[in-house]
Amino acid sequence: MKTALITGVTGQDGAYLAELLLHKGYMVHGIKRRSSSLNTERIDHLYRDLHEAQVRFKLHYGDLSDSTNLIRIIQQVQPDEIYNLGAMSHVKVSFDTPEYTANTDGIGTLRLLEAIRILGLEKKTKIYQASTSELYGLVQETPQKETTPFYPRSPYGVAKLYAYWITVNYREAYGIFASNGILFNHESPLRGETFVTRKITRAVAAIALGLQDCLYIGNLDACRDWGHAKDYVEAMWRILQQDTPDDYVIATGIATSVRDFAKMAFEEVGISIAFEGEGASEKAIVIACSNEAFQLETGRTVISVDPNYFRPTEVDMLIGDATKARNTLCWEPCYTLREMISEMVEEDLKKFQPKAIIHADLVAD
Ligand code: NDP
Ligand code: GDR
Repeated sequence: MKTALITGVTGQDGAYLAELLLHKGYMVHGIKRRSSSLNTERIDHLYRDLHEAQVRFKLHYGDLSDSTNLIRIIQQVQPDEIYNLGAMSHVKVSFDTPEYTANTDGIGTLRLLEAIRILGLEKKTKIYQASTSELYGLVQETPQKETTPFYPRSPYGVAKLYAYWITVNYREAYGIFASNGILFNHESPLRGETFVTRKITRAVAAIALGLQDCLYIGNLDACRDWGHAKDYVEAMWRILQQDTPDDYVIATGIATSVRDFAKMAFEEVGISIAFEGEGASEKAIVIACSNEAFQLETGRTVISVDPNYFRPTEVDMLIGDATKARNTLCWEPCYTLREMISEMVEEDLKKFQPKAIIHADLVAD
C-alpha cells in the first residue's frame, strides 16, 4: 500500500485528491491547520461514509510555516508521495498579506523539500508542487505552455514562482523526484466561496430563490481557462506516476470571460441577462425568465460592478496548451464548462433551498 501526504487537505483540491487516492488504495495522511472553528467540511464524508477509509485516512495538525512540524510529520509518515497543495491561494488577498503569502506559498515549499533532504528520503519520496497559470501573469505567448516565459502579477504569483523554481532546483541538485503541475483555474461545488466562479453560482442560486438582490463583482472582462477540479487532481496523480520528474501544463484550452460565465450560470436557472454600460458602471439586467418557480421581473439589475474587487495588477487572459500532458500523461479533461457550471449551480441551489423555505415563511407572515 502506497502512502501519500497531502498539505492543504481541507481545501478544494485536497478533498478531491484525498478521495481519489483512497479509491486507489492509498494510505492518506493530511495536514490541517488549527482553526477556531471546524474547517474539515470538505473531507468529513471521508470519515463518516467510508468505514474502510477510517483507518486509511489520518489528519495531522500542521502548518507550512513550521518546519519542525513538517519534519516530524514526514518522519512519522514516511510518505511515498507528497502533494503540496497548501497555500494562501487567493490572488487578491495576497496583495493584503504579501509577506504571509511568500512565507506559506514560497518558503513553505522549500521547507518540504528540505525536510525530504534532512530525513534522507531523496530516493523514496516523490513530491508534487501545486504550481499555477498565475505564473504567466502578463502573458508573453498565447496559448501558454511549459516553455512560455513567466511574468507573475501578484504577490501570490511571485511566491509561486519561487516555489516553482526551488522545486526544479531540488530535482536537479539532489535528484529528488519533484514535479510541478502548472494548473490553470479549476473549479467545482467545493470551490471557495470568494473565487469568482463560486461567487457567481452561489449568487445565481440565492437571487433565483429570493435570498439576494444583486451580485457585486469586479473585472468582467477577465478571461480564464476553467476546468473541473476532479479532472485536475487525476492529472496531479499521473504526474507522480511517471518514470522521471517533469513539469506539465494542465488546462482545457478554452478561455471564457467572467461576463460569459455569469450569463451561462443564470441560464442554468432559466434567467437570461444582458449587460449594459461600461467599466465601473456596467451592470446586468434580467431580459427574460422562463422558469416559473423563480419570479424575477424583467429589467431588474442582478449584477453590478464594484471597483473594490479590481486588483492593483490584473491578469487579463489565460489559456493553456496541455499538449504535453495529453501526450505523456494520457490526460484529458472529462467535464465541459457547461457541465461544471450546471453542477455548481445545482449544488448551490440545494444548499440555499432550506433557507428559501424559511424566508418564504417569514415573507408570508
Ligand atoms: P484552497 O484555498 O481551497 O485550499 C488551500 C489549502 O491550503 C487549505 O486546506 C488551507 O487550509 C491550506 N493552507 C493555507 N495556508 C496554509 C498554511 N500556512 N499551512 C498549511 N496549510 C495551509 O485551494 P485549492 O484547493 O483551490 O488549490 C490547491 C493548491 O493549488 C493551492 O496551492 C493553489 O495555490 C494551487 N492552485 C489552485 C488552482 C485552482 O484553480 N484551484 C490553480 C492552480 C494552482 P484551510 O482550509 O485551513 O484554509
Ligand atoms: P484567480 O481566480 O485570481 O484566477 O486565481 P479568481 O476566481 O479569484 O479570479 C478570476 C478572475 O475573475 C476576476 N473577478 C473576480 N474575482 C474574484 N475573486 N471576485 C470577484 O468579485 C471578481 N470579479 C471579477 C478576477 O479579477 C480575475 O481576473 C485562482 C486561484 O485559485 C489561484 O490560487 C490559482 O493559482 C489560479 O486561479 C490559477
